[in-house]
Amino acid sequence: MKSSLVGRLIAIALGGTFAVIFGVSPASAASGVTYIYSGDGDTLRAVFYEHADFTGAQLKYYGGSACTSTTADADYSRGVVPNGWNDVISAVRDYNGCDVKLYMDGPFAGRSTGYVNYGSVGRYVGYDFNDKTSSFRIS
Ligand SMILES: [Ca+2]
Ligand SMILES: [Ca+2]
Repeated sequence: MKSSLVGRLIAIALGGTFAVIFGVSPASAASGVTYIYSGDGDTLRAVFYEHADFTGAQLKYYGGSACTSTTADADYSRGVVPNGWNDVISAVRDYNGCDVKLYMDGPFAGRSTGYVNYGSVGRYVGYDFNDKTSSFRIS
């Protein structure tokens, strides 16, 4: 697990390097799959999608456990989305008891959605939040 995680992180780092070398602008738009890990990173908690129909780039977040049963806490807080992901998210799926709260600004500022259970089927974030998310929490 640990070594494959390191391998993936190296791959992500190399991908970013090649993106810079070949002039693909990482600031303009996400592409491919971007990974976020917290804890030991073995539990899929949420996947964010570039497009409303779950196509395009994906941002996959893995935590160390399922989410707690209450949304009074935050199991993960991301004050700034990864490079290329600002104002991109259009759809979300969540897993392992996790709900997702999107914020229009970062860190955790501006209008927010409240915690939403998108489920593994997932859904569009809605017109108001389409291409607006700059930070998020998971609970
Ligand atoms: Ca989008
Ligand atoms: Ca925003």
